[in-house]
Amino acid sequence: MPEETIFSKILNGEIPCKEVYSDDLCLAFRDIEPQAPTHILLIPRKTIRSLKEAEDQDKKLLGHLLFISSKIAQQEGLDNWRTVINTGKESGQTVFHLHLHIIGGRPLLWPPG
Ligand code: DGP
Repeated sequence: MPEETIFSKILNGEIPCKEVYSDDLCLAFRDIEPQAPTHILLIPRKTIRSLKEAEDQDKKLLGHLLFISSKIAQQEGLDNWRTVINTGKESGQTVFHLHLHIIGGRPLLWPPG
């Protein structure tokens, strides 16, 4: 059995979220601790712990997530944004269900901390 996370609970409706996009492969909702005026999380419905655990059979899904992240950013009216995937504890990953952060609405510094 895949391990339960906050995001698997959001996917099965146990925890509410502010949904911004949904299809048969993924769900997007607003981050509970926004780091910018727009901060959306996009997650696959399939349980994948992190990008590190993605398998050959997930390539199409990963492409879909990247493509949809751009659609969502544009739907939010963003011209400039950052797409972030934290992979592993030391990168800042705290929820071990693969997710893309879509962050925008303010100037973003580089390099990130
Ligand atoms: P990361 O640090 O990359 O694993 O990002 C996890 C993000 O998930 C973090 O920005 C905060 C967000 N988050 C944690 N719990 C919840 C929740 O219950 N609801 C929502 N909407 N976001 C959450």
